[in-house]
Amino acid sequence: MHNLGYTRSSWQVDHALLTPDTFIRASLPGMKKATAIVHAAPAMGAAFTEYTVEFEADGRIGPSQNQRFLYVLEGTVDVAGKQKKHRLSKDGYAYLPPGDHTVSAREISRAIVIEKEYVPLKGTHPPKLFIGSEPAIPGQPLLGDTTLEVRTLVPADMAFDFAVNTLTFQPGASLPMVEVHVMEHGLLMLEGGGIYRLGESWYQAVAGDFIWMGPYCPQWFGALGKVPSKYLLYKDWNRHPLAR
Ligand code: UGY
Ligand code: MN
Repeated sequence: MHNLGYTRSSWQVDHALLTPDTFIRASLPGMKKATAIVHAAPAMGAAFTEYTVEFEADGRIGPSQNQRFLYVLEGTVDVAGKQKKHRLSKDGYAYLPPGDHTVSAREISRAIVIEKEYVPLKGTHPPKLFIGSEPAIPGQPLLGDTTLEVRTLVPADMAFDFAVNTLTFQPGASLPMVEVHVMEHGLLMLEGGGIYRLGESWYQAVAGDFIWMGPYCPQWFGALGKVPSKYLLYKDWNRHPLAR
C-alpha cells in the first residue's frame, strides 16, 4: 500500500523530526565509497552539522577543518590522527580535532558524525584526539531518578565547546520537566521510542529517527513500550552566550 504522501517527518522553525522514510543519501566532498544522510545543518537553522555516514567496504571520509565527534552505529571504523590508528566497533566513539585525520571502514559500516567549528576559550588548550566506548561509561541517574541514566561521552573539561551524552529511559520513564534552554540539540534515537514534545507539538519518536531542537525549543520525552529507550544527544556547551 502506498503511503499516499504520509510521513512523521516535520520541519519547523525551532525543531525537526526526520524519519528514515524521508532520508536522502549523497556523497560529501572527500568521501570515497561512502555516502551521507545530512540530518542537521545551518540550512535548517542549526549552528552545527550532524550526518550519518554509510560506508561500503574500504570506504572513507575526507579531512575536516571542523572538529568532529564520531559514534559507530554498525560495523567497525578506523580513525587515525598524526600518530596512532584506532579501531572502533559498535558504540565506540572518537573526538577528532580540526585538521588532518583519516576515517575509514574495512567492512560495511555506519557511523554518525557531529561537526562544529571550534570556539576557543582563553586559558584552555584545544582538545586532542581521544576515543571511548559508550558501554564502558558509568550511567548516572538524572536528578536522582534511577529509571533515567545519563552517560557523558565527552570529558567534563572547559576546553570542549560541546557535550555528547546518551540518555537511557526505562519503559515509562520521562524527563522530569519540560526544558527550555539556550543550547540546541541534535538527537539520534538509538533504541526504543516514545513521545517527544517539541515546541507545541507531540511526536511519536522511534529508533532510527533524528531530532533537531533549536535554542529555546520546549522539549520533553516520555518512554513507552516494553524495552528501554536510548538516545545520543549533542548540545553546545561550556561557552558564554556571546562567544563565537
Ligand atoms: O541535557 C539536556 O539538555 C537533555 N536533558 N535534554 C533532552 O534530553 N532533550
Ligand atoms: Mn535539553
